[in-house]
Amino acid sequence: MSGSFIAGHDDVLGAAFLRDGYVISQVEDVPSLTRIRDRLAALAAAELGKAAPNAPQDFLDNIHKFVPIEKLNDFRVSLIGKINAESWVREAYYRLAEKALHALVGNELAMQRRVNLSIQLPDDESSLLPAHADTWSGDSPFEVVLWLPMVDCFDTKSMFVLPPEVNARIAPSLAKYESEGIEALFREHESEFRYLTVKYGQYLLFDQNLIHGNRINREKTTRWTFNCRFKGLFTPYADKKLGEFFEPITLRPATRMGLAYRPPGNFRG
Ligand SMILES: O=C(O)CCC(=O)C(=O)O
Ligand SMILES: [Fe+2]
Repeated sequence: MSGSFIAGHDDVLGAAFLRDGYVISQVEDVPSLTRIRDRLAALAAAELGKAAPNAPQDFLDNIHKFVPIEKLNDFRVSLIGKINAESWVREAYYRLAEKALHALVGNELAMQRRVNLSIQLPDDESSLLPAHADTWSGDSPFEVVLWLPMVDCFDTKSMFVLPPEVNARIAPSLAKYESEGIEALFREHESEFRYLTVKYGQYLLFDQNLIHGNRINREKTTRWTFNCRFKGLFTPYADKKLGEFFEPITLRPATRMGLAYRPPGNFRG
């Protein structure tokens, strides 16, 4: 993006995001990450009648030893409720990628009101997200997803994204998969999907307009990842509205000033 008013690291990060459709970096605030991970592990242990674990990452990686697949969705939904009930969690989550969000999205942001949690036990076929773009189901194209692993994620224990140039090549022929099913798209382009290696301690920020999703986790350990959407506060909204799904988090003074302004009655100046 040379020649733009955006300079230095923001420019480099923006170019990488546009080229690849994502960026992966070390979290910007390690204490916030540790706090989220430890709280999640303690809540998960409490669900199972256990004490908070001494080795939280190991405990999460091995949760399939304690949670049978038929109980998994209730377990997950309960944890989502409990983690979102912790009033500090969203701010801590934002701090993990604050600078990158400012560089890629802007400094006046709306954030999803609830963080979402995926748990995929090894060989579990019940909680998959087939290839999709979020814009196919009510998200605005202005949103990015901040995706945060609580354990090391790689290969089928992670998610896949189509590179932007492949996505652009496929887009004109998407309609044919309406009848054939989206699985056919995955099979035809399997070698072009990129599984992202994102370790605990890192985050992924990705473009949800690109086709992405996951497969059966064929690794030996359980996948735990959060996801949460961010967008420029004043960019267009689709079905997910401000106040319902999104909430302003970083209103700047000039915007507050403008929103508070009332025209002076019938004085015309
Ligand atoms: O976590 C995944 O495997 C997919 C996530 C996803 O589709 C999303 O966050 O939009
Ligand atoms: Fe998605």
